Amino acid sequence: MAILVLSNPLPSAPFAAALRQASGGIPVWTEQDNPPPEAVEAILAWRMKPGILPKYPNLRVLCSTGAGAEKLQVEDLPEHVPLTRVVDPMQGIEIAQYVVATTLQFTRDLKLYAEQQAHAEWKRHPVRTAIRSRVGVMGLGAVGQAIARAFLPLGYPVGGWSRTPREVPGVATFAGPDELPEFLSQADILVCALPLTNDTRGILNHHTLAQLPRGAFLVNIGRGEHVVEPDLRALLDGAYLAGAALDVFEREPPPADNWVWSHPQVVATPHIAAQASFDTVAQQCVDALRRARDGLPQPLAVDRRRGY
Ligand code: OXD
Repeated sequence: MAILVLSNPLPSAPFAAALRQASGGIPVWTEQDNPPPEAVEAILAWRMKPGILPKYPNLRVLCSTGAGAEKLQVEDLPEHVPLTRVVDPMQGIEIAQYVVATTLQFTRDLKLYAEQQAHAEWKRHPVRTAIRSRVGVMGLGAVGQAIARAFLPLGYPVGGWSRTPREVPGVATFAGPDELPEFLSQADILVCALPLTNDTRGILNHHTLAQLPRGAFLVNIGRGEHVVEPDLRALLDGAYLAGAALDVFEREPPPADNWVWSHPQVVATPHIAAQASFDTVAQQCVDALRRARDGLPQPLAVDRRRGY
């Protein structure tokens, strides 16, 4: 019995190597090994197409290579097979570092100063006040809370919005669709840290983004599918929004002619806000398989009705 790595488009070799270290002798295969399907007990993958999983009759667990697992929620994933995601204690901190870095680049005019430096220009601009730098974090799970907390000592007012009410010390919290407009109207820096579900797909569209204060900045570390890209582009082109930092895209990588690569107001990065270590991914997958073999609960399982 074995673990199969189907991490495409991510390279399988580093996952397979880490799994071999962690698996205590359980064989680890990649697609190229052409393993006998009935021997596969666990699959580690980033995304899945319908029609693949039914080939593995003895599958006990499907593990995501990432914190999000929405691309693995195919209709032919059997009910009895848990779907697990990665929970890396460093992830929230790394993502918060990315969000703080891109936000400060914007609020402290660092791009402007880099342009000035290029032609030896000594020109000082007033520092943007905290009252024009209110941060609003959408999604107050572990990652969203880490982001919100990271801003508190910087002197920026912090708000947070979630599906159901949450308390985060020092953060003004809002919940549910009724409180979304008020939350958005106070977010000069809007950070998307939501999971992708049927309710959140396309949640950042013309209607919602236009409720941000004029001149707002968007940071998306959730999923590309949260944002309706043409709507974002129109609001940037029309100078309603001042800029965006995008680490995730509907199609990854975006095609070379996609507007996000060259838009002057967009910082585009290749899904690097946080990268779970291969060892953590492997250890959590092996643990999930052992638990599945022993019939134990899966603490990292996705709630498939809720979607995350
Ligand atoms: C993710 C990850 O799920 O990078 O986006 O782990």
